[in-house]
Amino acid sequence: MPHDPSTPRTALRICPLCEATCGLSLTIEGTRVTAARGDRADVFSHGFVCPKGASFGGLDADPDRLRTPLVRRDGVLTEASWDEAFDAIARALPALTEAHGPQAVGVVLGNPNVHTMAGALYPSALLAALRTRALFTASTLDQMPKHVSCGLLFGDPNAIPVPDLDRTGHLLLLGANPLESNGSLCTAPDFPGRLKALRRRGGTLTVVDPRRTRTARLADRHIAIRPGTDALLLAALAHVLFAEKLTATGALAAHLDGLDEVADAMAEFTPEAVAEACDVDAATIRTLARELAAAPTAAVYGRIGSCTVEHGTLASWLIDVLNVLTGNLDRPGGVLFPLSATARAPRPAAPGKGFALGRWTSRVSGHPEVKGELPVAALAEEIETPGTGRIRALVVLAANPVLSAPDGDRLDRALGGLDFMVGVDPYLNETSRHADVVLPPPPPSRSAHFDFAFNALAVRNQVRYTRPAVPPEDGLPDESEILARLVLAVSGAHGADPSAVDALAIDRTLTRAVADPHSPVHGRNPAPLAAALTGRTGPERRLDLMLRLGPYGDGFGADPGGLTLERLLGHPHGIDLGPLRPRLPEVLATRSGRVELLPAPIAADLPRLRRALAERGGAGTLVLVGRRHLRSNNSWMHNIAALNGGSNVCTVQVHPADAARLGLVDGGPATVASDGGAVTAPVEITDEVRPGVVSLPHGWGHHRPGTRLSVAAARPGVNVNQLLDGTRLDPLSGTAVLNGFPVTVVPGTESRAPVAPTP
Ligand SMILES: Nc1nc2c(c(=O)[nH]1)N[C@H]1C(S)=C(S)[C@@H](COP(=O)(O)OP(=O)(O)OC[C@H]3O[C@@H](n4cnc5c(=O)[nH]c(N)nc54)[C@H](O)[C@@H]3O)O[C@H]1N2
Ligand SMILES: Nc1nc2c(c(=O)[nH]1)N[C@H]1C(S)=C(S)[C@@H](COP(=O)(O)OP(=O)(O)OC[C@H]3O[C@@H](n4cnc5c(=O)[nH]c(N)nc54)[C@H](O)[C@@H]3O)O[C@H]1N2
Ligand code: SF4
Ligand SMILES: [Mo]
Repeated sequence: MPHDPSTPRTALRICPLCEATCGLSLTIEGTRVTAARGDRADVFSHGFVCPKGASFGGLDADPDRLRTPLVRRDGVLTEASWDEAFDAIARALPALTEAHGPQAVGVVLGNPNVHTMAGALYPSALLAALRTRALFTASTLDQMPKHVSCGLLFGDPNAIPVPDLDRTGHLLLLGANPLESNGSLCTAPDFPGRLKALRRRGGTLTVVDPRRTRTARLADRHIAIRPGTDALLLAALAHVLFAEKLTATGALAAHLDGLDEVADAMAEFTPEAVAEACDVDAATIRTLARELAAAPTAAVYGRIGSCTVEHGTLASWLIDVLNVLTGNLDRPGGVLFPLSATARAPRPAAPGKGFALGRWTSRVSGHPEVKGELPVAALAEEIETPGTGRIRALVVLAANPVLSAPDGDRLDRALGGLDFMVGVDPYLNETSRHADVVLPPPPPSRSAHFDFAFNALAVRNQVRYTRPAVPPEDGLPDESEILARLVLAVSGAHGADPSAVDALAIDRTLTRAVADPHSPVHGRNPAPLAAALTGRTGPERRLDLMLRLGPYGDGFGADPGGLTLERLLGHPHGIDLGPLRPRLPEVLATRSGRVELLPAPIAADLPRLRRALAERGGAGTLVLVGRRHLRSNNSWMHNIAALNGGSNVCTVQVHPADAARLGLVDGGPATVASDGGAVTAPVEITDEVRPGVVSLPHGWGHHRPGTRLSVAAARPGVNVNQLLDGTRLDPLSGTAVLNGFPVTVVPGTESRAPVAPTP
């Protein structure tokens, strides 16, 4: 029976707003989403929803969202047709590459790319078409240290073990606040509920955080560490395990290289040696180590506060070293490697190519590349500094580095000086306002969703796919089509059918698969396999291909009961693929074929950590840490009225003792200054931050002209990243130090004149 469009209907949609990937049940009236609830039948999220997910309708229908492309004409961004927009790109970018070489065109990939199918499927084709190495992503503001440590330990930067939240007996959590963030590098819908369940089954939760967060309040023990010193604390924990003969690598022993070398490397880091720097007493450190060793199963897990710090890679490495030393790597209840439905199917263990860092360096400051990327903190200098290889044009996909990266004022000016910029973004914001062409994706209700990235980081193996909840609007391309057309526009095939990009990707994958002796389609003819793919769109056919070749796939008939897109579509609430299982040694891709516990780049960075033993936050010094609010999402959700306000405010949190010493009053203005500049924000006096630490959230600073963010601009807040000048980096990963850097705080408004905003 045809559906009467005026009666409400429901449609399922996986939430793209954080890493928890909750299944939502949307109420739709006409084409409008009027309610969003947790989908109780979802095999993974079981009905959980947070305030952001519940605001899906408001976000989807935000009147400030762009509906048509914008093209700059006589300096002014003007509404244009899709053809005009792609014509402008095809005229500008290939000519710049031709004239100045491929490095003249840079690419910036922001966080939402890991939350869209388009962001998973097209950036590699775009980079190949542009032939550029000038790639900058949000990873160097976030988890790159983890990629580096896992790359070195396991040979594959994407082999990231996740805590087995539902079965662990002991969770040592550092620098993460899942009660507000809902978790990261650990996809777990209802993370808060899972932590409460851990406590209920008699497990223990220890939280290491300079702030007494909501997560810390849930814990058995909260360690209010001095920011930036987690690597020292972790090294001391490893020291105690060795010194007290508490290491028990168990079944892992056969797969380890370098255990004795790690023991030697930890020798100096006694609890007494680190205690003052960390401001955690030695006895507590010993207790933490003994508890970790004694727990029947345990997982050590760190996030933003252990990554975006001075020793981010060392801390990330030590976290997994501790998981190894206690025998918890790759065992149920410890930390395990997920096996997602679109991963490469398992194959016999064999030595791999290993993980190389610094295969090339950045032009201006000589930063080593990591995973093919350069630090986003170095983007402005790569645009501004004259010389061969200068970046003259940018393609910015779903990124707002003017707010999310260090020294937004400088980047803002640099973007204003580009010859050409393309932004793919639903908003005209602090970054996209500099674009010559803005290409807006449709609202999320009109996009299909599959979590290519987060299924590989999930605490349970499962697979879910949702088609657009509201039919795509006639003539409005979805983001996959936008990116496919962009690829064509820069590769000299402007105007070709966008499905050609998908066809080429399918052809490449199949050609490789039929030549691979471990593939279920080895030796078969690719053409009929391609023809057998189902799916209404290019992205759906690519998904079908990945599912069928994946670890649970039908292998195009090799396992007739296996997974296909068609089978997945028959399970609208998803398919549970079971708990995580041990996967060693198959996941290892190091040259030795083992877990390489003390890789050379790590060993070479340890002297820097030894020097940090001598560093003490003297009396009166202040360092800044960030924070996230439940109703926020980095730089772009302050425009949703239902989420803006309440506790989601841009205040500088100060401990009462520091406030008294500095003469700060609650609610009054304070000016915070550091390397990159100064910002003024209202003071919030609270003992949730430890003495010597102040906190500002990120993603604020919506005061710049030329944006279309009416709600956000009315309560702009200040940009914490203006305090940074982009020179503080974790050297191994190129990740910006966003936490634990020194600041001064004085009462009153900014003394220095703010940098004039460019139009
Ligand atoms: N001081 C400080 N700075 C930080 C952090 C911190 O903790 N402290 N956190 C860092 C972290 S972890 C991250 S990941 C980065 C994030 O920083 P960015 O990667 O810049 O990401 P967002 O701020 O989320 O904004 C991304 C842009 O994507 C747009 N967008 C939203 N949805 C879509 C979509 O579906 N398609 C497209 N094409 N665009 C979309 C938004 O309008 C916005 O312009 O910020 C980092 N910056
Ligand atoms: N509501 C909401 N949810 C989000 C986001 C959001 O912006 N808002 N962003 C999403 C993104 S992109 C990401 S990457 C994740 C991040 O997920 P999380 O890492 O869980 O998020 P944060 O709230 O930044 O937690 C970092 C914690 O580290 C603490 N910290 C700071 N410095 C140090 C230190 O030196 N040592 C220790 N031990 N702790 C320190 C901070 O006080 C803070 O509580 O969240 C995601 N989810
Ligand atoms: S927790 Fe994350 S995925 Fe779940 S509803 Fe909230 S924003 Fe969406
Ligand atoms: Mo992030």
